[in-house]
Amino acid sequence: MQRRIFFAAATLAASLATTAQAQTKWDLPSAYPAFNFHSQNIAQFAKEVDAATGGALKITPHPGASLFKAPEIKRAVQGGQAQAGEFFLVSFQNEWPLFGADGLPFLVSNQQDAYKLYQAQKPLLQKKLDQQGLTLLYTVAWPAQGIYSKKPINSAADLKGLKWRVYSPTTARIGELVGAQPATIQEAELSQALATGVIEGLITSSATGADNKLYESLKYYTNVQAWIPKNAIVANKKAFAALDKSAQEAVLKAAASAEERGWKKALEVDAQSIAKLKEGGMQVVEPSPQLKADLAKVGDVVVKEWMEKAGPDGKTMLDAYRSAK
Ligand code: PCA
Repeated sequence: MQRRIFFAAATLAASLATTAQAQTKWDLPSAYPAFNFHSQNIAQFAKEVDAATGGALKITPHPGASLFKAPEIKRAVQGGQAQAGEFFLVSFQNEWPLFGADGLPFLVSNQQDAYKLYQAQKPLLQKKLDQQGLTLLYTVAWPAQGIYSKKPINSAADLKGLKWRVYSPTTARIGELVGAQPATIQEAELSQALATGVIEGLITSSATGADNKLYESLKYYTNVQAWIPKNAIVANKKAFAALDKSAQEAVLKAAASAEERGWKKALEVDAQSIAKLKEGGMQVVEPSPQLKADLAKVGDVVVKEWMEKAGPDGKTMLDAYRSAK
């Protein structure tokens, strides 16, 4: 009898312990559709954390800008309205130039280099985010960025006057330099902006083109591979610090797997998305030598201006990147 009481008490204590821990719930807002590979990767990350902590930390993803719009997510996590979130680094370049490092034109030409650039950026990025009350969990690259348009783009002159959708200070600056009309539009509003003629062209990935069926309104995808930007998944620093040691370790371990899985997936998704664009009737073309030369010139101006703003941090990062190449 006594043994039974002892076991009953032990079971009760154990279940109380899990109930107490089970109260840790995190919201993780993100801005891209639930079926996008970044969002799926986040869902898998949340599942792994759940399993590794025995349900003690429940992360609820909120994809598709359903909880906060893209530009609001970072601030929401900083302020603790969400305990974690995903944001597009380059769109925050005005806050700190190095957020825009992976949006610099033609600095990297493939994902391997983009990963090296990330490694060079990472210590500075972690430090900056930490100062902002954020803990970097992981990053995942998008596929390389190319130009979508109604008409063929054979030179920078073909971009003149175009209503040009932008998502970062650099894409806006490029628009200005080629004489286009830049308009900031979030991915969630892309289809509508195209349908209503607010924009006529943009630079983004094969993935975002396929996700939004851009072939329904645009005809050309010019594969310029201008840069390889990243999403960052961050936690509120205090929320992370409040987890017990084993939950922190579980989060970091799941984050490391998510990073590895996500970067690999970006390459697969690029190939699949290009196939989808073609199936949808889009002309997927390589840039002409003239367009390449024109964009290289624009790129030089943008990189030079960025370096002036980025100062010693920018130089530290670029030196580290170049010596790793
Ligand atoms: N798609 C997102 C960010 C980069 C990308 O490839 C967008 O266009 O908003």
